[in-house]
Amino acid sequence: MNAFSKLTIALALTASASIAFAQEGSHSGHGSHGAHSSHAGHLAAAATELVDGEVKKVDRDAGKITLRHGELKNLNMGAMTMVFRVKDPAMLNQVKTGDKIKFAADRVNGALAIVELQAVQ
Ligand SMILES: [Cu+2]
Repeated sequence: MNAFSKLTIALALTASASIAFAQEGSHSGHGSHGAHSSHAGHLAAAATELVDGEVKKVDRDAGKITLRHGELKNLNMGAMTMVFRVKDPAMLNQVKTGDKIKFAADRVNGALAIVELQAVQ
């Protein structure tokens, strides 16, 4: 979680609007609410903006999903259709081809992976 928080803050440095929020989150997490480390982690994750996507293909066997996605500012990537890995294979059970989603992607061990995924009605 530490490495992830540092990464999140580093990414936030490129998006000036997020800086104050990221610092605010880590300060309160280490301050009077030190015991609530999971809460601090949640704030750090929330600093990563969710992006719109549309499911083109789900490959549960390979743990991969093909998405048409909007701009991913944290990865300096424009809108396109591409294949992602997923951090948690259970994410693939929530969606099917044609679904609209909101998601966050990040670099995990050098590969792009979905780290957060929500189905949109
Ligand atoms: Cu892409």
